[in-house]
Amino acid sequence: MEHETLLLIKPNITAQNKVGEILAIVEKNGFIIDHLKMCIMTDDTAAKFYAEHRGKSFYNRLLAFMKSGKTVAAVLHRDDAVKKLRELVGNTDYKKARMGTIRRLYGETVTRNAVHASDSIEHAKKEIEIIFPELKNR
Ligand code: 3AN
Repeated sequence: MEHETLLLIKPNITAQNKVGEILAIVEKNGFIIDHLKMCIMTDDTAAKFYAEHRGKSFYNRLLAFMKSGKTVAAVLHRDDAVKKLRELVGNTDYKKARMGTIRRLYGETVTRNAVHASDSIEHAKKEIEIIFPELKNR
């Protein structure tokens, strides 16, 4: 079944001018880009987005990194989008990610791991509404 998911291209990639490379990989893998925006995450947005990680050892590092530069957010769809994008993105730790996955190719550390992909349909909906509040109540 077709549904939506959210991709974030993180600040280490935007700083390297590689946004186009990541979007090309995603499009070549059958995803349709429905909404696209570039932003610098505010304290409020980053705290909402990563609320489940509050209190963890890496939380402050993660928030500082996500606010450190530009992020590109894309709402994507295709069949089985959440699962297929997670497969394409690879393990959180780029060193453990399968060859050919985006994190294996572009990750620098566990925190600076190039991209975010929603991990469930329910989380995708929540995350899309945090980054694209204008898409609420569609
Ligand atoms: P994923 O993005 O693979 O679903 P989550 O949701 O567990 O991973 O973590 C959210 C983000 O927090 C990761 N993408 C990564 O940037 C960062 N992160 C997760 N675990 C660690 C860790 N052990 N050390 C540093 N950063 C981490």
